[in-house]
Amino acid sequence: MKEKLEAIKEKALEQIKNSQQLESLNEVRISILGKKGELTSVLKSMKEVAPEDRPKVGQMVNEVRAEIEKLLEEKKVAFEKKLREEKMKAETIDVTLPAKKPMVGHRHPNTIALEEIERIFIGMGYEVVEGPEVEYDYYNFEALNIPANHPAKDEQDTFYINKDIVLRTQTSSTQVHELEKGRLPIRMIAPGRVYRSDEVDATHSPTFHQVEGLVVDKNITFADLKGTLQEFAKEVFGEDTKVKFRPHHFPFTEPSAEMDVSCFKCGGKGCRFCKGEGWIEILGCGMVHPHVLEMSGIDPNEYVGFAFGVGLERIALLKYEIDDMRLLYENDTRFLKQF
Ligand code: 2NL
Repeated sequence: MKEKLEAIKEKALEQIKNSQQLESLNEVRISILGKKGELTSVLKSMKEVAPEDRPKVGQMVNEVRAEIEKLLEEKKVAFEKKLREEKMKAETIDVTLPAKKPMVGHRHPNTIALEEIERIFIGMGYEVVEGPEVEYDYYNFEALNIPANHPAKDEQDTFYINKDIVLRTQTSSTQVHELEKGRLPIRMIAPGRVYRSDEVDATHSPTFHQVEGLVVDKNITFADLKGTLQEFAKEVFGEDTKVKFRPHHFPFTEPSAEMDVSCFKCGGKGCRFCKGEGWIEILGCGMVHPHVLEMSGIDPNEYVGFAFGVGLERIALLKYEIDDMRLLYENDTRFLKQF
C-alpha cells in the first residue's frame, strides 16, 4: 500500500511539475484527487486493509493528499503571477514616447484676407454684418436700381430658385436690409459668399466672396470715400501704396469709380506682376445713388452715402501671389498650409 501511495505521489508531482498551464493543473487535480481519482480510489479500498493498519494508511493518504494540494496551489500561484506579468508587459504605456501631433487646421487664405479687412474697417468704426445667400430678387437687383430688363442683370446672371428668389450676386443685398431698418448713420461692411453664372477659369468661379462697404450719414462727400479707401489700400498693400480712381458706371452709385493701387511689387514702374501697367485694379465704388436711398425710405436730400465692393479672392490672390483662383477651392492642405 505504501509503495502504491508513493507511486501515486511521484506521478502526481511529476505531472504537476511538467504542467505548462493552468488547465493542465486542473486535469492533474481531477485525475488524482477527484471523485474517480487515483488517491480517492485508494481511500475507497480501505476495507481491504487490515483494521489495525487503517489509521496509519489513512494518515499516509492524507499526507500525500496535502503534499499534492500544496504543490498544486504553489504552481497555480506561479502561473497566475506569470500571466499577470505578461498582461502588464503587453499593456505597458511608454510615457516617455513623444506625443502624437494632432492634425491642426489652418486658416484659409480667404479667411486670412477677410480677417485683415475686417480688422481695418472695425478700426475705422465699421460694423460687420452678414446676410442670407438666398435672397429676394428685390434686394439683389430692384432695390439697387437694377430693375427687370436692365442690362446689368445679364452681366450678373445668377442661379434662380424661382422668379423672385435668387442666389445673391453681391452682398449689397445685406446692405439694403440695413438701409431699410432706417437706423442712421450707417458704417458697415458686408462680407460673404456670392454667386454668378460664370465658367470656371484662373480668375472666375460661379461662387466667390465679396466684401462690400457702406457709409450713410449727413455731409458725406466723395473725399470721405477717397480717404477711406486710400487708408484701406495702405493697410493691405503697404504704406507706400498710391491709389487712382477711374470713372466707371454702376447702376447703384453715382458718380461711380474703379480704384487702382500702385503695383506693390515694382512700386508703379511696371513689371510682370502688373503686366507693365504699374497699377492694379482692386475695387469698385461710388456715391450711393439717391434713388437707392429713396427706395429704402431714406431722404436723399438729408443723407448721403458712399459704397464700395471688393472681391475677397482678388485680394487673397494678389497678396499671396497666387496665380490661379482654382487653388483656393481645392482645399489641398499642401497648398493651404503655405500661408
Ligand atoms: C464691384 C463693385 C460696388 C457697391 C458695390 C453698393 C451698395 C449699396 C448701395 C450702393 Cl447698398 N452701392 N455697393 C457700390 C459700388 C461698387 O461693387 O466691382 N464689386 C466687386
